[in-house]
Amino acid sequence: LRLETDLRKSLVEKDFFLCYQPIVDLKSFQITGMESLMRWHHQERGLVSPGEFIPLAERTKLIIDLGWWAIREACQQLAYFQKEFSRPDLSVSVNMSAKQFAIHDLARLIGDVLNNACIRPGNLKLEITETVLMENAKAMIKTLNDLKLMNIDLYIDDFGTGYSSLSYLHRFPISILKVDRSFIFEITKKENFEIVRTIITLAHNLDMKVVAEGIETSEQLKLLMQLGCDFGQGNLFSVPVRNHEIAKMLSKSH
Ligand code: G
Ligand code: G
Ligand code: NA
Ligand code: MN
Repeated sequence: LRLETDLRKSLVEKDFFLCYQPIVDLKSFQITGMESLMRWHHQERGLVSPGEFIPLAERTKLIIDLGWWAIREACQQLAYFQKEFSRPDLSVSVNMSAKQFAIHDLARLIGDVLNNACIRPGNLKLEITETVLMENAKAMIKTLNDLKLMNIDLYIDDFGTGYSSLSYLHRFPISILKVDRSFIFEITKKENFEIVRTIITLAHNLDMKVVAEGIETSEQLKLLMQLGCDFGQGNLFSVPVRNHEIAKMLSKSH
């Protein structure tokens, strides 16, 4: 397969880069963190979207190498931002595939990356979808406990679109539920508003916080603030951007 060969080659030639989307505190309107989103600059085809190449990488185990590259890159970038803008509290979240959680000694290896980059464990967040967590919970329990001992947090991505066993949720080191953007898109509809309200109440009762994803309008933002949503992310604040663009935003709020 052509694209697969190209993917392998691109890993060596470093044709990947990370974009970052700010995560904003809805009380102070400060940027508290950023989600890293991978991009592939294919030498002939131009930008290939992660929706296309991540599933391919996942099928071929390339996701392991690509995943390590992303974690290292995100941590190095975060270390630079923390220092440059005197923001030791700033965090970065990295999307994780199921296969990465099967890596033997994942927590210790991530600990090595954090040490090398001089990042405190609490400032790296691993994003995992609800479905991956629930389908693999038993197999992942050791890794999840190791991560917990190391103080590395999980964010649950696309929350509300999978099936969650609520009794499982509180057993893992989950600090944040990210409400899927499909609920935010139509939050002006009563039904979605009530679903989001329920998710926020659930999270707060379990000592977790909530990020609303995909905020595009000030109307959506207003409703989310009314519900006491903790953090927001979406095109209203900023689309995912290159590192120098997010640096500009960080320098303004500083
Ligand atoms: O940035 P965009 O909305 O196009 O991303 C599409 C999908 O690709 C999202 O579901 C996102 O979680 C996934 N994705 C982006 N970057 C990464 C990454 O570094 N690792 C993994 N596993 N998935 C990613
Ligand atoms: O699956 P995950 O939540 O990781 O995917 C994040 C994706 O959501 C990224 O591809 C990003 O480009 C996209 N995204 C971020 N903010 C918005 C938004 O406000 N509207 C829409 N439609 N997509 C968004
Ligand atoms: Na994500
Ligand atoms: Mn998401």
